[in-house]
Amino acid sequence: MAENTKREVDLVEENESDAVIAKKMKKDTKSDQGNDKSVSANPLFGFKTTTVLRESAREKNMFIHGKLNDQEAVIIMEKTPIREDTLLELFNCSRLKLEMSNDIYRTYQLQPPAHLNEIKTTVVCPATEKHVKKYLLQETYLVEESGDDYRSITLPYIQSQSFSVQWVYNILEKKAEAERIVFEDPDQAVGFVLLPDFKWDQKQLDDLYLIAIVHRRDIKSLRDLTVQHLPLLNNIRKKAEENILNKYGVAASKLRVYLHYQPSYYHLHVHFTALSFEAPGSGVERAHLLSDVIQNLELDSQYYHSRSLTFPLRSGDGLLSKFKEAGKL
Ligand code: GTA
Repeated sequence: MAENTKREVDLVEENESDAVIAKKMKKDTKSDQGNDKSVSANPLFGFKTTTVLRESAREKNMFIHGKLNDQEAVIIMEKTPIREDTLLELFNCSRLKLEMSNDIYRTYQLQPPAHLNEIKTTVVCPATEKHVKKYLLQETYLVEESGDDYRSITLPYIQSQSFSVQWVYNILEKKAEAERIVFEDPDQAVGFVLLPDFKWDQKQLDDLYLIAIVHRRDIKSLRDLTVQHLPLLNNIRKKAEENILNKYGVAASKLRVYLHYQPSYYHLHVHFTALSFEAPGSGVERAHLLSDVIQNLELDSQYYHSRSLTFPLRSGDGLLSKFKEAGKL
């Protein structure tokens, strides 16, 4: 008890010195703001928030729409997981503020050193209206699309409306993210590039997320796959799994390997996520396991050409309006 009381006194003293430090930091920030160099080094300086599109206390993220240098922008901010390899530093080098103490229970606000207190931030700028809609929290509806619906409704829509895949071509042509490539099979028929997805900061394996992007540019999605693509799909599965095991020590049995239908980007790619990680879009209504896709094509070469596929669409999605106009909803 005496020990506890002494610790609490220490903490009060720490809090007092915190106040002094906080004052000093405020002063430093003021003088930083007067320093043009540090301001111009922050590309988000002056961002004006228009609206918060979505936020989640559980996922600890926020999707924000606003203006950056007069251009429409979407910013995604996400607190990252606590890493085991940082615990020693967190315990030894942080400041603690006591919030409450009751019997054997105490809660604190722990203020870690700045480099352990980062917020993963993704910026889309200039953002299109489609980007804004994509991240806006909206009601979703399940749509069942037959092969004929795909050809008469979905295909014309995605040919006129889909997101640019320039970022994909930049990766394939080594104009962007070249240093992040984990593995490449350069074969133009069955080859692909494997690299970390931009949702993964690569700091911990718990939320491992890589994507394999095929070199071929003629496959938009699952719908285009036939038996002739089996060598490509088997090659991706085998080589990506081997390379993920070699580089990260994560076995194939610990990976969720899938394709999205509908994807956001109509250039064939495969998602590799840690099995323990509930990645956005890994639910049954959107994710198709690569192993199932391979088996379905082995059984029926035209499986994805003819069968009905079900997927969710948000209320503001133009494709949903097309299905409604066609009397399919
Ligand atoms: N390495 O430039 C890129 C890049 N871009 C533009 C997209 N991706 C990229 N990867 C690299 N470099 O996994 C990744 C995406 C996605 C994949 C495309 O390519 O991160 P998809 O075509 O099936 O599209 O996959 P999908 O899944 O709809 O896209 P996305 O962005 O993953 O969105 C799905 C949902 O995930 C969103 O609605 C949102 O709920 C959530 N989400 C998106 N981004 C984030 C984020 N940064 N943090 C948290 N949640 C997010």
